Amino acid sequence: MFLNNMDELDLKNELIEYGKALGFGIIKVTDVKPFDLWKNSIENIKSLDPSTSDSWDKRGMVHDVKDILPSANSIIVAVFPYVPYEVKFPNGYGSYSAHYKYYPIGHESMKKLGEFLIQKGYRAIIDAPFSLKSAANRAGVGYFGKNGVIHTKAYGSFITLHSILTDAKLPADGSMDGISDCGQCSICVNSCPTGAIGPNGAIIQSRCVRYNMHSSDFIPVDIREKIGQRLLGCDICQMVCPRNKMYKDKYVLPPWDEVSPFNIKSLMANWDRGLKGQLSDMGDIIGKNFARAQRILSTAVIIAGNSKDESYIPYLEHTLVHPHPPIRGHSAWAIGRIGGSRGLKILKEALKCEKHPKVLEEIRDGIDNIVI
Ligand code: B12
Ligand code: SF4
Ligand code: SF4
Repeated sequence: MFLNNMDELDLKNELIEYGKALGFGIIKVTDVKPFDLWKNSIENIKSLDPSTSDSWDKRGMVHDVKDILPSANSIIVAVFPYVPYEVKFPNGYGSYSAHYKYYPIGHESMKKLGEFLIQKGYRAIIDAPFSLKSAANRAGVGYFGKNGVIHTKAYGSFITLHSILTDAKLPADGSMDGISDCGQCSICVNSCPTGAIGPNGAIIQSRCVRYNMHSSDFIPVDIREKIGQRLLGCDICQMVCPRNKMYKDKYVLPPWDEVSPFNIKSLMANWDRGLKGQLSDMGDIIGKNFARAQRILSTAVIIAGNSKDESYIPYLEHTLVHPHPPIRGHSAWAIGRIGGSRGLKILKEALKCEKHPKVLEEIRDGIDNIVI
C-alpha cells in the first residue's frame, strides 16, 4: 500500500515536471465526484436565459465524468497562461482574444501529457466535455470571478484551462477554500457593455458579445454596436478585474503575420471566390473551428459598420448580395450606420430585389436611420 502511494505520488510529480516543460503554469489533480453545483447552475442559467437554454443540451457537457469514463479515478487540471492582446489591432483588421491563439497550443500540449500516461498503461481522455472551471476550483487552481471565469493568484484569469480524465489514481490536491473571493467588488458586472453578467457569475449568454459573435443568425442591433472591432472574443470583464492587475500596461499585439490574415476588406471582397487561403491562415492561429467563412464574414460586416468609414461601402455593396440572409441584413445595417448618399442609393436599390422579410426590415431600418 505504502509503495503504491509512493508510485502514485512519483507519477504525479513526473507529470507535473513534464507538464511544466510543455508550458503549463499550474498542474493539479482533483477527484471524480459529480459536479453538482455546476448542474444546479445550468438549471439556474436556463431559467435566467431561456432563449439559449437549448445550447446547453447541444454542448453535451456532463456533470458526472463517469458518464465519459466509468473507470475514471482522477481529473488532472492544467493552466496554460498567456499575455493578453490589445483590443485595438491596426485599422482595417479585426481583433481576436489571445485566448483563441493559445487554446489550441494548450490543447496540443495536453495531448502530449495524456500520451505520457497512455504509454504507462493508463487511459487518458483530453479536454472531455465537463466543467473545467468547477474542476479547477475543486483542484485548488483558483476562484470563480463574478465575470464568469476562474482567476489564479499567479496568472490572473488570462489562462486556458485543460484537463485529462484518467483511471490513474493520483493524489488529489485540496480545493480552494470557497467558490469565489470577489466579495463586494462588482467592477466587471458594471463594465460589461451589454449587461451580460447576472448574479453569482451567471453569464446571460444571449447578452454576451462573445456568444453572439460568429452566430449564424441575425445578431441584435445593440450587440452589433458593442462588438466594435472584435472578430473573435471579448475580454472587457477580465481587463477591468483587479485580479489581472499584473497585466496592466502589458497588453501586446500579435506579430504582424498573425494580424494580416484578419483583414476585413479582403474577407468582404473575396467571399464569392472562396476564402480558402485567408481562412486557412486564420485557422492556423485561432483553430479551424472558428475560421468558418459564413460566421467570420458575418462579424466582419459588423466591424465594417462600426468603423463608420465610407471606404467600406463598396465592400458592403458586395456582401449585400451574399446568399446567407444574416450577412445581407448585417450589411444593410452597416451601410446605414456608415451613412452617406452612395449608401442610401445602394439600400434603395436593394429594396427592389430583396425577398427575405427580415433582410427587408434591415434595409428599411438602414434607410430610415441613415445620415447623409
Ligand atoms: C459555455 C462556455 C462559454 C459560454 C458561457 C460562458 C460561461 N461563463 O458560462 C460563452 C460562449 C458566453 C463563453 C464565453 C467566454 N469564454 Co467560455 N466556456 C464555456 C465552457 C464550454 C463551459 C462553461 C460552463 O460550463 N458554463 C455554465 C455555467 C453555469 O457554469 P459555471 O460558470 O461553471 O457555474 C459556476 C458558477 O455559477 C459558480 N458559482 C456558484 N455560486 C457562485 C457565487 C459567486 C459569487 C460566483 C462568482 C460564482 C458562483 O458555481 C458554478 C459551478 O460550476 C467552458 C469550457 C468547459 N468545458 O468548461 C469555456 C471557458 C469557461 N471559457 C473560457 C473563456 C476564456 C471564455 C471567454 C473569456 C472567451 C473570450 N475571450 O471571449 C468568454 C468569457 C465570457 C464570460 N464572461 O464568461 C475559458 C475560461 C478560462 C478561465 N480563466 O476560467 C474556458 C474554461 C475554456 C477553456 N478551456 O479555457 N464561454
Ligand atoms: S465577455 Fe464581454 S460581453 Fe461577455 S460578459 Fe464579459 S464583458 Fe460582457
Ligand atoms: S472585477 Fe471584481 S467582481 Fe469581477 S471578477 Fe474581478 S474581483 Fe471579482
